[in-house]
Amino acid sequence: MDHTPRTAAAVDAAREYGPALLVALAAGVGAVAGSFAAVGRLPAFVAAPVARLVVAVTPDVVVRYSILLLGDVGDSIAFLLALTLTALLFGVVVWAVRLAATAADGDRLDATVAGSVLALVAVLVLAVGLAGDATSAVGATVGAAVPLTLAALAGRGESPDAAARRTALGSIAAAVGLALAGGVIGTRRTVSAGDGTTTVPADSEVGRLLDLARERSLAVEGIEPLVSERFYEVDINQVDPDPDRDEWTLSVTGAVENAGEYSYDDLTSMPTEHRFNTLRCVGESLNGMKMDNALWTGTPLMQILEDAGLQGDYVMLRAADGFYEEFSVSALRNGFLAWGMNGADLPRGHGAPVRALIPGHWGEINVKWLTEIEILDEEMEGYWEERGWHGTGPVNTVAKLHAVNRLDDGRIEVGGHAYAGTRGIERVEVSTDGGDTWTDADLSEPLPGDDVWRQWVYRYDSPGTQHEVVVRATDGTGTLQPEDERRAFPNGPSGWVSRTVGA
Ligand SMILES: Nc1nc2c(c(=O)[nH]1)N[C@H]1C(S)=C(S)[C@@H](COP(=O)(O)O)O[C@H]1N2
Ligand SMILES: [Mo]
Repeated sequence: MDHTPRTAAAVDAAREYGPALLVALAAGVGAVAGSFAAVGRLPAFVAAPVARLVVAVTPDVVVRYSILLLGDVGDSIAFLLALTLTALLFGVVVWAVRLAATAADGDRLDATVAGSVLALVAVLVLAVGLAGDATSAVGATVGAAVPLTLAALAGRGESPDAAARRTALGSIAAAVGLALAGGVIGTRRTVSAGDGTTTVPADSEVGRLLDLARERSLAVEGIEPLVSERFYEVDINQVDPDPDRDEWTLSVTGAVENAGEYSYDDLTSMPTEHRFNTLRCVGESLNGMKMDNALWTGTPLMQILEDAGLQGDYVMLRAADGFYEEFSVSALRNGFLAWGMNGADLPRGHGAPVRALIPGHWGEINVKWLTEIEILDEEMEGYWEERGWHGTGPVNTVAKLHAVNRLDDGRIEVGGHAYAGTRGIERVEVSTDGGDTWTDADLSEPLPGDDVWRQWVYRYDSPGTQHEVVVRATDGTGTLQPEDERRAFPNGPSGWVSRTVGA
């Protein structure tokens, strides 16, 4: 091959710096993988602070369209970006330290080994600085040491060209291997502070209510039962907080006569209740999957508010992840502090140790990992309101269509869930001719509670041709679900769900 002087120089440069760069990048990947293997997806993971930064610096419109167009995929992209940036950060540090060491010392092999040792010290320091956790930092250092050790071995003997090639290939293989192994080990390792002892009383009331939900669930293939088997998760975190419940406190502050502080034990020794409560995210699509119901165990907020003596009309709930939402005190009065879910401790992803449940309102004010209830004299904007959303109010009425089944007798069965917050669902109607004529669907028997969804089902003979099924709900005040279609931003989705069904 004929090289111009410039490409020849580039090839020389790649030969000289390429292997060292690959080693450094592999060490960066190793550091991230090692930390993940050591602590899992917890705040001590070295990529956690980087992920927070990624979320903080992403412009609001990008977040908005990511929510509207990408949904959960947007979250995965953000997390992947954080992992990549963290690996690059460690990689650059390793590369710079090794380069400085070789520049300072002419003896290549010794200098490289010394540089690698210094680089590992730098990895350790950086990891401690990022995550402040010894186990995580040691994991990162061990992970970074693997490619550096391989490089030291590959650099021995033979011709420089063969050593360079071995170093390059070894680094790529090490990076891939470490990423896979770290991913698998870390995913299994993720143990949060709350795992282990259960606080939810194993009283018969929980069992009775869960049985009731099972009995009242309609037998329709393809829709969630009345207590969701997979409850959606939405929050601003790539790595959820993990407060230790023995150290956790809830403070009541602001415009109150008596500021107060409650420990987890204080809360769980107050009168305990089990409540069905449905949540729906304001950012979901009209017929989306971010609406679910659970049986929650906790304590009503009323007692705590009475003890505090409220002197303001608004409230800001604040959380361990820096999330905050504001709404009117009147909504808070029916609120609930939950530490249990479906008979078990509240899972970390749903806000352990304690979350707020505010009946009838969009999901966003149901603050997870709750730490503070601040009473305010005047209105302020919450996290999402500062970003243009209006998600603190009551939910829109919706009837969703998630199942279209062919029955053995040839009929078609359509079904889904309907929800209108505390207004309740009075009626669901179905049209199989694109909205010209309507028939009442069957509804599941209501579950006890002020804020619970219902299921609906409708079975009909196929018209024999392709047709449009439309569904709409009427809430407990007799108001029909509005027909005009609006996307989720800023007030939550609205419109009637429709679906084309074949003959
Ligand atoms: N601390 C905290 N609480 C939060 C959020 C959050 O990002 N941080 N997200 C809110 C939003 S937008 C919704 S829809 C609900 C979802 O609750 P879930 O994840 O238990 O389904 O939690 C709310 N509570
Ligand atoms: Mo939400």
